[in-house]
Amino acid sequence: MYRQPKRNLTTLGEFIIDKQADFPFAKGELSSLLSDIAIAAKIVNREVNKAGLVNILGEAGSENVQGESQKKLDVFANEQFLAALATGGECAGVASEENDEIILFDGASSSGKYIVAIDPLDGSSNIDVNVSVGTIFSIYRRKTKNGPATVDDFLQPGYDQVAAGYVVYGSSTMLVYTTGNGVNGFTLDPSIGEFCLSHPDMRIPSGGNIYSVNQGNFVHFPEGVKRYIKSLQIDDKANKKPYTLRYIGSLVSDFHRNLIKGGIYIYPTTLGSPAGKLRLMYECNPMAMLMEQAGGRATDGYRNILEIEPTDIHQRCPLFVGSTQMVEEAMDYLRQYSDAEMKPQYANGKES
Ligand code: P6P
Repeated sequence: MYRQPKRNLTTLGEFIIDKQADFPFAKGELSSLLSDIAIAAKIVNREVNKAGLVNILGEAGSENVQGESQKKLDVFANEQFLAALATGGECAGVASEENDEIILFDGASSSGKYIVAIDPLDGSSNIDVNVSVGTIFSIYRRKTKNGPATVDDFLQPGYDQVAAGYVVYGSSTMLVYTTGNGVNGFTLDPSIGEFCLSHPDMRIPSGGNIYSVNQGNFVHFPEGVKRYIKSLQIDDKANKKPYTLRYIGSLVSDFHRNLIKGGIYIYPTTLGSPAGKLRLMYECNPMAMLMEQAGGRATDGYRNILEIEPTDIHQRCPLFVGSTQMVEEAMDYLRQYSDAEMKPQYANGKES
């Protein structure tokens, strides 16, 4: 009888298959879809790691739906994830930050059971200065049963996600994901080209003393956010204040650090952006699912992100995400001090 030697290495593929066994009716489609995403992440990682060496930096000349100039690596990353999902056969279509409209796949993939919302390279303005960037993805089961997917398949609230995750292309490259049973992190071992389980069952500390916010926008913040931030900056050693400000302009990196150490990331409404800056479908929802699965909280300052009924694949929403105690304290300040007109306004008329 073969006695399997003990090895302390679990690859992402092995982990996905092991976890699939927890779902007796799973036929492997979601597992296959997650593997497709991992393949694209490895290809993007290879290019991100040498972005400074080849002529892949600089403007691609085009603009994305946000009106932001697209860096060549944005375009490359988007192409890799679309190609991997199109050929994988499990995904019927994609809503991408880099595409104005949903991308529907034809052939066998058009009957795929899932749809994906993705920010293929978040924080890409950091590429030229060698600061970590990331990919954020969100997976839903289609609502329509046959024929091409429709935009309604994408406009589902975050609580309906079946999986969510991110890749952070940092000092090491990690893939962190959840299928609703906890959060697990995998570090890419370039010597074998595999994501290996390195952070099993990730849980965020219930409290923390790191806050991540663009202090440069302070003057435009709602009064409640200003008062909350000021409360973190007082000299109060008994409560470990002043807290530490850590903000590198890359959501995935700030989120990942706070997930491990405890903390809060805030991108609130401002006078200029009444719904904040971040995108609900492929930034806030996946990060909110991950954070709730890791024992933290994610709100728009007033209600859970995952409850928001989307009306547009690119709609924005404010984001307060991190340690539960910190997010709830920030919400208390908003309720107590912020003016009504600074509450996020959503197109479907529902207020928070
Ligand atoms: P600001 C990157 O563009 C991003 O979407 C997030 O990754 C990041 O946290 C935020 O925007 C930075 O925005 O306005 O502070 O530069």
